[in-house]
Amino acid sequence: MSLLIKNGRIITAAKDYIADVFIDKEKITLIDTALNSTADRIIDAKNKYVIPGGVDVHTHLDMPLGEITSSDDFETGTRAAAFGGTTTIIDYATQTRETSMRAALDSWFKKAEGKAVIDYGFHIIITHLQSENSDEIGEMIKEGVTSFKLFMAYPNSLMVDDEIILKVMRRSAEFGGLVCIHAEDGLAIEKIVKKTLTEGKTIPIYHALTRPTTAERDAVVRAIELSQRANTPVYIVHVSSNDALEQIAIARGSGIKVFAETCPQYLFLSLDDMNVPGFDGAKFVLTPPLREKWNQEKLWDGLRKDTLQIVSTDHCPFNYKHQKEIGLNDFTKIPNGGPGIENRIHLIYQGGVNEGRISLNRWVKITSTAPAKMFGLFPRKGTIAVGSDADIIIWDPEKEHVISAKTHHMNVDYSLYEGMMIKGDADIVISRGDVIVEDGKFYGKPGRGNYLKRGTYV
Ligand code: DUC
Ligand code: ZN
Ligand code: ZN
Repeated sequence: MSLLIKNGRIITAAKDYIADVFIDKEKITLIDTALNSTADRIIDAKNKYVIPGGVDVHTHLDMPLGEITSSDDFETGTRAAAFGGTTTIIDYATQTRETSMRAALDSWFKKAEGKAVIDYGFHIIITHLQSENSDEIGEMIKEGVTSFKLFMAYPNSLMVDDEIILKVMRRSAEFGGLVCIHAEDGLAIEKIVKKTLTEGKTIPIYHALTRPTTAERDAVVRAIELSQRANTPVYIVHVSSNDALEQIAIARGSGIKVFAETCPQYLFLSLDDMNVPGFDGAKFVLTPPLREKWNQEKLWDGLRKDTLQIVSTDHCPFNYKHQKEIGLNDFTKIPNGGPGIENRIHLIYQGGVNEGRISLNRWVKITSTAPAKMFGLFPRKGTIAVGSDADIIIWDPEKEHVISAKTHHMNVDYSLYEGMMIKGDADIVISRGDVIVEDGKFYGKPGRGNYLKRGTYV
């Protein structure tokens, strides 16, 4: 199967030009003006943008949490991602306290197999090391799992101490791996939570009020210090506040290799969204929590100045009915996380490009190119170039739609962005040469997504 995309405006992280793109099977094989090659299908992309498929490096599909599981599996979640123009994800395989990294990885391979409709890779969430001289990290890196997440929050479940963080950083550095940190001071938060519960405060907004920005800031500082001791870069996931951002900016300003992502929820939503009657605030129980609104503009500024390099989703959906409701009488029991895998590219286009905060090139860079580079997928993913996988969005900058749970494709019963109008939409989404979404219809097959053995970070 060959495809010829004619007359489109090709936008990459660095370039913006009109040309034709020829795709042979799964790869881009030619880019030039006025290509006359014959192809099985010709797509006219006049007045449209031709951009690389999105790369979302932070998702939690089919993720167990106590008795429940995040509501999108690899089929529904990756299909929703495709509708939103994302053609690659990196999902977090979670090691339990009882099992090895190998077991976590094998379990996530099974979850994805036969289901994923776009390409996928994995990070591992490490909760413990099997033994002092464990070679598990080296083994994972050989399998193409080249990044690891460690939690500084959630004592008694996911949290690891500084000794483990240091060990993982050192071991991973030997192989060129990248350590990703959930930076919140779990012990400080635990004390505030206990006090808040004894005062009888149980409604959803207390989830946010018990996790102050100072807890995020202090953990960021500690994570950076540990990475300096281990002499390795560090990647801070889901940065939510200006307090944390400032510390990253200071460190980067002094030449330290600290990288960071934020997520649309911290750019568009705030504590005000939780301040609603009844239990509805539970929809917005995310960790780190939503912050005071003024933080949003600081985070956009961080994206502009490259203090933040990437926008991922932290897609971790739980239905309001029966799942979020587990915490009806106690905010600590509300499952943490929200949906977003389908909305990322649209939201960053609307808030970033349409509202004049970032350029088209920067939009492509932070949603596709930078994540592909950071996590060892570039130039196979994250750009439009000869030799790259033909993962392409044909984007109509004029097409409008309103985000709603009634029309989204994520398997979850609410939207964080209900009613938000977006100008700009994907007409066609191509994954390794296959048109998988066109005019709002899905053409991909479950299982067509390939596992991506990743390289180390660039
Ligand atoms: N951290 C995540 O990355 N996702 C969901 C909840 C959390 O604490
Ligand atoms: Zn986290
Ligand atoms: Zn996450």
